[in-house]
Amino acid sequence: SLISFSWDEYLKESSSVPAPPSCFRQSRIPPSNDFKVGMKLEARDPRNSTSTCIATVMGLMGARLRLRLDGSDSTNDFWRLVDSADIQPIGTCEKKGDMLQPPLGFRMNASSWPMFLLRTLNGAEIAPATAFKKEPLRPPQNDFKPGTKLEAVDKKNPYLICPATIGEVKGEEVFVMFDGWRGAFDYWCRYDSRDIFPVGWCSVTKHSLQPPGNSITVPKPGPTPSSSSSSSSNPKPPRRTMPIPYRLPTPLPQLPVRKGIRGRR
Ligand code: MLZ
Repeated sequence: SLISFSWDEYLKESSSVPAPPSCFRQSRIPPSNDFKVGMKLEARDPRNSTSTCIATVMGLMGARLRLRLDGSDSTNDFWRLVDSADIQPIGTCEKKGDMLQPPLGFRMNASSWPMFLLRTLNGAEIAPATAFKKEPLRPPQNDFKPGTKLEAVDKKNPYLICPATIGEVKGEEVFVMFDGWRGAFDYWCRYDSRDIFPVGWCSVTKHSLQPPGNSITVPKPGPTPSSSSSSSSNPKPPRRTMPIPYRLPTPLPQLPVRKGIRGRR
């Protein structure tokens, strides 16, 4: 597009402030990415967190790696930071006396796993131990404040990091609201999630940052009689602000109120 997204201007126009970097479980100086496409490493299987598998680096963006578990298919790729505790050098598992596991959904017969393992590691480029960075400590407590800005992984499109706002803070959790997407991608996560970053993270790590969406927030109709105080522990909070720049048409069009309106995907 012609104009690129600028946090400076956006914060001014929305008269908002970034969440302080000390709130996040991220290094103050982001780690360098010393991996290369094709390198192999050990990774926790995201779909079966008790097993350690062999993974291949399929891509790099900023301080993140796109990983694919060997023996799995391309539809289950996932992203990890170079300082994630979910990844480690090849050999770490064996040193601990554990065994490398086939990924959930191993595409071959289970009996062919030992031979598959031998073949996948034979002549492979092994990621050097120096490329793995120590995971930062978690901040002692949840210091996020509602309304503050951040950069967050879009869990439905995990290659994307997008401008977002803290919508609510509850115990050890925060509600991440993606600016300009009508709530379609919002989620709750722990305050020490590795998927949320201080404003400026993408810029300093040279990761792309998606600009905010341009969906307007439809004002909610009055409360319905049956939906008073539901028992759900994590209800979605009301939308607060409008993404900018956006001018509302006058008069406001009458929009149909439907359930399950989703953002553009
Ligand atoms: N499918 C959409 C991506 C939406 C990303 C939203 N992130 C909060 C698109 O193609 O633009």
